Amino acid sequence: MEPLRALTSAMLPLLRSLYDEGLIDSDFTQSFLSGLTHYCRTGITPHYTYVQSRSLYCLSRGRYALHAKAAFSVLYPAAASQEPPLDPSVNPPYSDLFAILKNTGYLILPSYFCTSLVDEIAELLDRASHPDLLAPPPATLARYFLDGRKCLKSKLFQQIIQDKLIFQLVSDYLACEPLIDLVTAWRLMPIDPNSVDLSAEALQYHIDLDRAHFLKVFVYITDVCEDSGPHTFVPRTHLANAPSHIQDRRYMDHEITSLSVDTPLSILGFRGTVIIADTHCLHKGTLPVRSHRDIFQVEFCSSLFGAPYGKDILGLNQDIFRDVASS
Ligand SMILES: O=C(O)CCC(=O)C(=O)O
Ligand SMILES: [Fe+2]
Repeated sequence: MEPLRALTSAMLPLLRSLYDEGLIDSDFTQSFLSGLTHYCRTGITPHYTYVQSRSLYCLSRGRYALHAKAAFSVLYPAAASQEPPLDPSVNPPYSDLFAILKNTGYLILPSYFCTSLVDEIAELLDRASHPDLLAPPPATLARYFLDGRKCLKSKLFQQIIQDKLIFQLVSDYLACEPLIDLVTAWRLMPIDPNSVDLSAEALQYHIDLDRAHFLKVFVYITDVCEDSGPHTFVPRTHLANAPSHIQDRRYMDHEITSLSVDTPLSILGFRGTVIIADTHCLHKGTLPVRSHRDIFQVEFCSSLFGAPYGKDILGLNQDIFRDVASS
């Protein structure tokens, strides 16, 4: 099916029901549909349409992601695997792992990658703090990033994209052939909490709304304990649910305890631990108290509709403009 037709017919019932509930007006609907048309013609999401897509997720209490998933799974069905299926006797079985991911929004694979793969990234980050640091960190900057080209060339990234279990989980979760739109690594520094912009550094609870449907694969590059900046999340908050925890903003810790949601979980683990995450779940990093925390991240998505990054990762498996090419 043609992308514009598939996207429009997936989104119209959602737009209609939000209109009927009085949550959006006809200008919103028209403007969003014309943004979709622009995207399908050019591969560029107008900024205003991107902002609307973030509101649609919140206004629809997550249903927006399900409608997008339905459209993209028809447009870009996962390619039939050439490989033999994953060994069904692995323990825990694949179906259990997938069920945990689907139901809680997160799956943790402890010490999954060997230390030599992750230590390469730690060394690159050590060096990045000296001459080739992208921007020297003033004391108020809690984190600094590794140059994206170094991430792409790393053995860890090559290993992640060849990993059968990860690939299967990502394509089953997205229910389509995944794109990679972000490959990054950063170091979180133990600096004075009073001087940090906690919101800007993703150190306050939030949900990620850059894409309609996506999955992040994090790898801990350093051993992470309670005081070295664990990634923290609230299980099951990715599911269409009560409106109170689906807002496009930062949340203070005490607000989370007052919402009727699961208890937040801090993920502790040795370096090499993999976290597969639907960060539509409420989540945040925590500021390390003693030693720095390094983390690697690959983001998989069903389409680049949304935030304006991801088009420069050409040359991977990407047919970035597939939405355009086939329209
Ligand atoms: O640093 C962290 O653990 C959180 C990062 C985050 O919010 C994200 O990658 O979406
Ligand atoms: Fe985030």
